[in-house]
Amino acid sequence: MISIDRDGEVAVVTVDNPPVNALGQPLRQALWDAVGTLDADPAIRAVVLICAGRTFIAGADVTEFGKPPVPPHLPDLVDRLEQASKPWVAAIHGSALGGGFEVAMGCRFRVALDTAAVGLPEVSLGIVPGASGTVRTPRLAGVEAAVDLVTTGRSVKAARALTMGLVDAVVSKDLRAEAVAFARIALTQALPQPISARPVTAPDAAWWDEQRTAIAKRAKGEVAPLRALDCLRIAAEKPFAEAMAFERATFLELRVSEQAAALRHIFFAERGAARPAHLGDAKPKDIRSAAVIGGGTMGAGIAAALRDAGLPVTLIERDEEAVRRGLANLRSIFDGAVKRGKLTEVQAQARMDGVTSGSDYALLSDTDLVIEAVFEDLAVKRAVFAQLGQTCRADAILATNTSYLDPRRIAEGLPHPDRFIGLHFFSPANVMKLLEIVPMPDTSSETLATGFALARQLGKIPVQAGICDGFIGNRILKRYRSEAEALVRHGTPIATIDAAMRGHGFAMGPFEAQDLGGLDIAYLQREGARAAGQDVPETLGDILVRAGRKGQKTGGGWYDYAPGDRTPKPSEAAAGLLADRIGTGPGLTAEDIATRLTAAMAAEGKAILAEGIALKPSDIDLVEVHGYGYPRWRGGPMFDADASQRSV
Ligand code: T1G
Repeated sequence: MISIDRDGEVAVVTVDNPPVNALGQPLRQALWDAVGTLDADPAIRAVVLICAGRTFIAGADVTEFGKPPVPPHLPDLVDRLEQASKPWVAAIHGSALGGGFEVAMGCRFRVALDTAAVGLPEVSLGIVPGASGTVRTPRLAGVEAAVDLVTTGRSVKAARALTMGLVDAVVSKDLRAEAVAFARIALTQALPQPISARPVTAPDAAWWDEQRTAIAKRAKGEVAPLRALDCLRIAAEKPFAEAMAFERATFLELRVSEQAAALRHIFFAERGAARPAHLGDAKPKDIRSAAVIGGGTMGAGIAAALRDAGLPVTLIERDEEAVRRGLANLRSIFDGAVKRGKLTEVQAQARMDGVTSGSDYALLSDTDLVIEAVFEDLAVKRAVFAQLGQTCRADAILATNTSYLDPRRIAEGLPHPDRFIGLHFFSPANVMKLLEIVPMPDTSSETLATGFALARQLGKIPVQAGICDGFIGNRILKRYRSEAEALVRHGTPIATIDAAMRGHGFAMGPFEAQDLGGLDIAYLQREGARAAGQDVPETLGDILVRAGRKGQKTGGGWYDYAPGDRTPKPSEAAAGLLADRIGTGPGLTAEDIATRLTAAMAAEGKAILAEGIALKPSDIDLVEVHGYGYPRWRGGPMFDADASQRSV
């Protein structure tokens, strides 16, 4: 796992533990031994620690978390590096994360490639740094920088890390040579104090209280960020050893917590989603050009996601006026990104320059991928694919973004149906990470593999879904909403239900969310089903929509809204409309409500699995976490339900 070679008086220790040089026990042991070997070597005066492969050490080995910790423990290894008789220089490329950055802080110096990043993402795994991240970082970069880095888990790029004092130098070319040169210069100067011995300035109590309030608001029930803040305060106010003991105890406690198990579940589910085994060795087609049919909210969002991934895009609309509107929608997405500092003006203009537009399908004769995102009407969509069938190359991938229609009916009669697939994006499509991939019976394995490869290209989380009403996500949403309405009919106030789901970690409850998205979308879908002869019982939402209450956009839905104000207010009008449908059942606790609604989602998930609409429970959890705001630290409905079983 490590090799040592010598460059004069500087030893170079190279770590090679693919895929991400994670600090499993064998690597910890090898590094431990290397310190001993090099300390004992009189010819060596300094050591460079560098990694092979795509990245510097990306942290502790997360696969070891379910097992009892085995020595050498990471905090001891970091201390050993710091106490080594020769200064160590960490040469960082890729991502020095978690235990990887803690190891780098055990080194006397840190030299980073300009493309590198450093971070302490432990809170995103429901834990706190366990090897001095909360204790050494404040001593290296100050308390404020440490609190931001540790409680957000966000990484910082090399240039910013330099200004924060997290690294000592940023280099652009030969990292190894530059780090060896840096070590040689360091040997000619007085060595800086080991980080553990450096002073730290403790802010006052008021500052810590402010931080706690801000972090608690952001965490919405997630425990680790606040526990990390506790560790950071102890680190700022207590001696090093006492702070280390506090951090370690916190780490070991959280490591076995339900939230940490849930976040690990999602971590590995995300990694498994990108390259599911069932694709086998099907080879995806190269997508070098793309087109979107329809420039509305979804079409423009999809076009923006494709442009963000660097693909040239052709935007097709029915006429010039509609093309202009489509381009304006796209432009406003990039302008929004400029306002939020995500893009520069120049980058936004370059995004638009990569867009061709028109209403002539002949523009698509040589396009690799076409995604249809027009109005959710079968006849309209079929007309689009009729034209695509005549115009596009026989090997071009043709996809529909339908969310409710049966994609098989959209593709009926399409020549070369093996190239047709459902790619269901979520609004806003350039932001939401989820992509439901819906193959047809005729879809080829290459086309399916191309769907997954496209998701990686766009930075999306792909989940394969079978064909049913609402695929995975919208089907569970329907069940969630009908269960929530059932509670209302039994007499539980809608505000109580929304508060219970916010208490469970959702950003919004089911009724607030419907008011934001609009009650009419699902209403029209139910009306469509009724018109098609399906027996769809009347919902409370139907009553509100028929009374003109579609949500925020009409100033009222389940709640009332003052003009220009998105704050939901209890509505007498809505209560009046629903009064004779609402009973006076027993009051439910917030926990009862959350358990009922999440159990219903999990039950629908079980039915979906039984029907083969989803391939595994973790796929359903990914859909809910990345598409429907299910709290990540609950692990999704399937994991959450299992967790409740486990806790009973
Ligand atoms: N442990 C074990 N396996 C890991 C791993 C880790 N830390 N990180 C990644 N993998 C596996 C992953 O499952 C996948 O496996 C493969 O590597 C490629 O990952 C004491 C306790 C580094 C930015 O949270 O953020 O240190 O699917 O697809 O897109 O304080 O991986 O191929 O079989 O993500 O190039 C803190 C987690 C740990 C970093 C690379 N560290 N990793 O991204 O590849 S806690 C993290 C990442 C800690 C200490 C505490 C990313 C990456 P497979 P990938 P990528």
